Amino acid sequence: MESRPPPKRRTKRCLVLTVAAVLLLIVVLGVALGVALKRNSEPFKKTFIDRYSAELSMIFQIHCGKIWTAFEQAYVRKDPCKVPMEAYDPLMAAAPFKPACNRMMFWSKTKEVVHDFTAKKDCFLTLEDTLLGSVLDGLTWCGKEGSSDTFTAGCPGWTDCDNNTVRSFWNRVSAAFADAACGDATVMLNGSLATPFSPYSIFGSIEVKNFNSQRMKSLNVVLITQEKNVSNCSNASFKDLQKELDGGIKYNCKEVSEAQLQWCSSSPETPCGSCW
Ligand code: N1C
Repeated sequence: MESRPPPKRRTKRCLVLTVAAVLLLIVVLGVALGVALKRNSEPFKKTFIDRYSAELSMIFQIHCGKIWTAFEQAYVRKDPCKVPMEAYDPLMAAAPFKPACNRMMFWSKTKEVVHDFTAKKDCFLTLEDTLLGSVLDGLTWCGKEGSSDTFTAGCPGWTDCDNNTVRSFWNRVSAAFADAACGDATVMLNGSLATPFSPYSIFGSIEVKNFNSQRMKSLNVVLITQEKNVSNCSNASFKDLQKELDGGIKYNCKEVSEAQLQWCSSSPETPCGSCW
């Protein structure tokens, strides 16, 4: 006859089995609840994101509408050769620049080299990297007397008249961008020109005049040189540049070959500070 365990051991085994069953039940319920909650959170997450982006898009549309109104009032219904840079004052008030101390990059006659560099190395900010600058870079626009439209054809060219719609825009935003410069600023100039610093360029006639020594510590000229180079840092035009600088702003100049710049921007491990 089979011998049955004594009642005390039977009670203990029963207790162990019950605890194990309860634990198993808790684990199964936990997993099931987790799966159910995760599944339920998916549509909730979608609702959240959909509503949030709809709100944001509404806010952006209202904001863009205000900026557009401030922009077009500068030139609509006007002779496109009679738009002074001050016409864009309301635009600058509506969309001011946030200063980016030690990162601001200016240029003159080096647009492509500069943007090729800043696109690959994220250490400097040009005017075209700002919202306004990037939206209008490369575009042509103007108004016409007696019309509330904006035209993109038949507008005066850059050199046709001084106060043309596009030139006055770049003059005005460049003045504001330079006024916001703080800390150490950099400018890339073209060493293959006999006069790398031209007082007639936007850089020479607007930006340098708007640098403020209360905010700006130094201007570092990076003179981009080619194999057949014409100018170096002792070029006479740099004397004019130093004379124009607001007293107290330190001046430095360094010659950097275009090849060195390209090499530096294509090697991700090289820190920006060691590019020149
Ligand atoms: O006359 P520049 O150069 O000296 O003007 C460059 C100077 C930069 O530092 C910029 O901050 O002025 C600002 N700027 C622009 O950001 C800009 N984007 C596009 C000036 N001009 C700008 N453009 C166009 O480049 C403009 O429509 C005109 O045709 C050129 C001026 O470039 P430049 O003579 O080489």
